[in-house]
Amino acid sequence: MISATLEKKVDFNQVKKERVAIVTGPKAFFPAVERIVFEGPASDNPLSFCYYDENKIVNGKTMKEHLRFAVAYWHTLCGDGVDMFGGPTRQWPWLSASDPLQAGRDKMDAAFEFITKLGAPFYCFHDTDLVDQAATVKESEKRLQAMVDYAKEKQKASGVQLLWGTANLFSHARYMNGAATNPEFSVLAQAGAQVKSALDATIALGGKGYVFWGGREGYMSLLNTNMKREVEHLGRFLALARDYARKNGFTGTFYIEPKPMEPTKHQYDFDAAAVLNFLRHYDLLGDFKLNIEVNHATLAGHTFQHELQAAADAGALASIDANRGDYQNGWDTDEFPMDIFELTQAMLVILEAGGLKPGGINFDAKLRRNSIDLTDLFAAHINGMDTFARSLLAADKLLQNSPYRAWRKERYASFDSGDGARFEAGGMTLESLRDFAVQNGEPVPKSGKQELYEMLINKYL
Ligand code: XLS
Ligand code: NI
Ligand code: NI
Repeated sequence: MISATLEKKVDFNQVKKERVAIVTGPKAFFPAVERIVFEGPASDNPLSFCYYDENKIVNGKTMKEHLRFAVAYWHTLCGDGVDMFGGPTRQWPWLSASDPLQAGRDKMDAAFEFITKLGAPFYCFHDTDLVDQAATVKESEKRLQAMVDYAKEKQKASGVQLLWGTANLFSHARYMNGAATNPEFSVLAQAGAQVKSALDATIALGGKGYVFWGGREGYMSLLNTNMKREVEHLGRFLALARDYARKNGFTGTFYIEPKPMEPTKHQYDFDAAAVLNFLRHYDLLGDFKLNIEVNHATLAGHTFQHELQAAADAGALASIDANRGDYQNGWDTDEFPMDIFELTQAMLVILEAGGLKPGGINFDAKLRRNSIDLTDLFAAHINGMDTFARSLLAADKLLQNSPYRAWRKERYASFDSGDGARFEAGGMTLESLRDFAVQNGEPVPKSGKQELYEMLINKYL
């Protein structure tokens, strides 16, 4: 059904100039797909946006500025459908070259063609997504540098920018006992070399941020683990990375991406609260903020909104990895986002926190193993972007036009004046609380009215 509508003609004169320019390599990998444009909710063209209208102004900012969408290189370009029980199900045409640098260039041609046809302003990568690592540190550095030069041209030609870079410190066998928290110093040093090179790449490409996700930074068994020492090593390692990057002109933000487990049984960056505590303890909170991922929040037993709020309240909410877990499965299924009710609640937190910046919304999400068509890649991202756009519109209306804010404010009104206000300002003692309780007697019960709030959200979707 999708391919039938691929032919549908779109009036490209209507496309606004601000859009990223389509950049194709020597040969097009998605020849059947043109630029994806906004056609409105009535459109039945699956290769169009129903809600994401990048130049639409929502409370003073364009949708593009609010949402800052990024394509994740690892899932979108490298994902071949492999799972724990079976090999690849997809043979994307850009993944066939045997020479690593040719393979890297093909992948990057496909990446920029895809990103620019989709109209996403940003992308994100791990060092190893751009090009396979070589046998030595020096050779790996050279390869990455070559890809950075190629990416520079592509970024310039398209206007697409790097949201964040990172180093893959979890796939190589050497990291089986961890990277920065490895009990063996020589492995930690290898991780240092890799982070240095990934930072060089991020800086050279003008990356707005740099992410640390510690997939193997944790333990499988406490019996063989000195937790205190490992966490101290992590604190020291991150400070070294920060110092190196700052010395070399990096003005962006560092992010920690919390996740409680998987692949490690227990990960040190468990959730936002644990990471904030760690950052404060190692005096890193000035340079580091949080990159909150939906499915990691739910794995930690929280809602996505909870993690966003925890980060926002510490002034550390900067970026998100957008995806979604499965209610029936207990692992990181990384599905594309599609739940408007949940995302509207998340957008309420994001908007009230002042938005995502310098980060954005990175689609750390993958096609299902049995989705094997090129157009599935477009459908996944288009629907993800539309879901966010719709949630942004709903959340903005809730904040501007509904009683949502007033209700919540009213709930705390007893702290706005009198002894409540005095308590907040630090002007009460435990004895004066007691005297107040004696004078005022048993408090009148007040309803939390959760159902009314839920009804309100539904009305605005
Ligand atoms: C894995 C993480 C990973 C990070 C980047 O669960 O989400 O993809 O985002 O290393
Ligand atoms: Ni994840
Ligand atoms: Ni992620």
